[in-house]
Amino acid sequence: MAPPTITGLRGTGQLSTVTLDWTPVPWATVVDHYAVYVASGSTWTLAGKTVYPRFVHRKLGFTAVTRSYRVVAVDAAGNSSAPSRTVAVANKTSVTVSGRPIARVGYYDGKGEFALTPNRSADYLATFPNDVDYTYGVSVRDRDWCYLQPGPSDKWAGSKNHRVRFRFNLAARPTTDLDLALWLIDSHASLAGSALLSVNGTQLERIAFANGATKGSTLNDSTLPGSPLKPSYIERPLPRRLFKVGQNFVDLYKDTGSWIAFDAFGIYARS
Ligand SMILES: [Ca+2]
Repeated sequence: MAPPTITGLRGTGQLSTVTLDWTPVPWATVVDHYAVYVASGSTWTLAGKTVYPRFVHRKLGFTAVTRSYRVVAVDAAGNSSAPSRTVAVANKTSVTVSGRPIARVGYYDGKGEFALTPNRSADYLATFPNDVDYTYGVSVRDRDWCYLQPGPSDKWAGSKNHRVRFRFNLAARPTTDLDLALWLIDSHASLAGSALLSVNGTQLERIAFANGATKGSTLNDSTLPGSPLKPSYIERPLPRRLFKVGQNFVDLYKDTGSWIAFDAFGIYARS
């Protein structure tokens, strides 16, 4: 007898990923795994298999594309259920694609290209005794911006909170909100923690980081085939009322957990 048809399939699009979940089959039903199928045209291909009623489809790029998904339950004998209903889900378009850069450090390329890259975290305290204070247009990327932002869980960085400050000039007050694009090549595997985001001293929100693979403290290229790094992509609106003509600054204050490893950090206008 074939397993029951999956119900309750839902999807949510994020940057580069789509997350799907569905109603688990009743506990008495013997299901070996769920198979997730995707189509961006008319051909269905296997996106992946999972034993949990949840699946994250990754590496979908940074321009929104709508894809169709459906899920099949498979039992230990290899019998498949009928496909679930189809849901259409789009990944999100990054502000690095849709926006206009105002100020940034690093390239949005899945690699780390900063001071102490790729593995010199032991030199952090000597190199950045007052943490990173970077002025766009004046500071030098591979000297003044560290590849890692440590947190209080990092003994090598003094087991204390650490701030990154990014300064940039605006010739005029923005007429729309701006956007922060904070991309990471990796983070600590179990203690990625969080940081407080503020603009010109006004606290905006706490950003929780996805746990990574920990390898980003010694490797700096997440684009190599088979790379163990787990990149993540954080983009947030920055309200225009917080900005002024002249110098502005955005702070990331890491007061929980361990380090994050930067891919790039930038401020974008909506164009
Ligand atoms: Ca980069």
